[in-house]
Amino acid sequence: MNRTVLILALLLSLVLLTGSSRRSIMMAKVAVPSVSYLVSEDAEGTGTPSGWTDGSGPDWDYTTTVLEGAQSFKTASAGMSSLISFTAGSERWFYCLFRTANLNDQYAVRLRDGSNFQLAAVRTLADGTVRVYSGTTDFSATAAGFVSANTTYSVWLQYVKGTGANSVARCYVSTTTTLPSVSAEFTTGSETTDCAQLYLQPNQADICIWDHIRVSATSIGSTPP
Ligand SMILES: [Ca+2]
Ligand SMILES: [Ca+2]
Repeated sequence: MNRTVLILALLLSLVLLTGSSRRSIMMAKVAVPSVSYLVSEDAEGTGTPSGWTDGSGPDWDYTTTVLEGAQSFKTASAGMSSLISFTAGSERWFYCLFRTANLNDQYAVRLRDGSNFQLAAVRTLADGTVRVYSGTTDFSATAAGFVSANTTYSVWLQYVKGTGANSVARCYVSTTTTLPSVSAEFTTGSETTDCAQLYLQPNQADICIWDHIRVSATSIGSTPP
């Protein structure tokens, strides 16, 4: 191979390599999913985040047992809470990391309508049962021993508005961020109003910690960004 041929071969290799790299980058860009949340809060800033309304001074800058990043959201009494409103819709999905020091009849999360009425909620009982509530009185059956105290869980909650006896409240609970099969559901609910509000409020004086809080109009899958 003379010098001219060698230089041409090197130039051709460089062109092919550059094209290949560009294709790889373009493919990588295409592979990134487009996610648009109605609520996306990691509690990393200082104090109560914009859009949230607190009750009885919960801690948005909690650093002792952080679930993700440098800070988490913590409540430590039955009155502590925070709520945020979002665009109302007939179907809403919620996700968060959640941990409680005591299962003791805790509400982990509630999705409500614009009139502060509970449409769907996740509740843990002292025996480790996880219940999903549809409205305030209907709830799913779930076996005892499903969850434990002082363990971090991923919690998904789905609400779908109904027309009389067919609204849906469905929750998924896992120790990993991979969406599991349904953990608890109630599919014959009587809720007929749009979901417009997220309300985080335990009903016992135990430490509850939340992080990576998300609300979406469409399904939230595994390891949500
Ligand atoms: Ca955080
Ligand atoms: Ca914070």
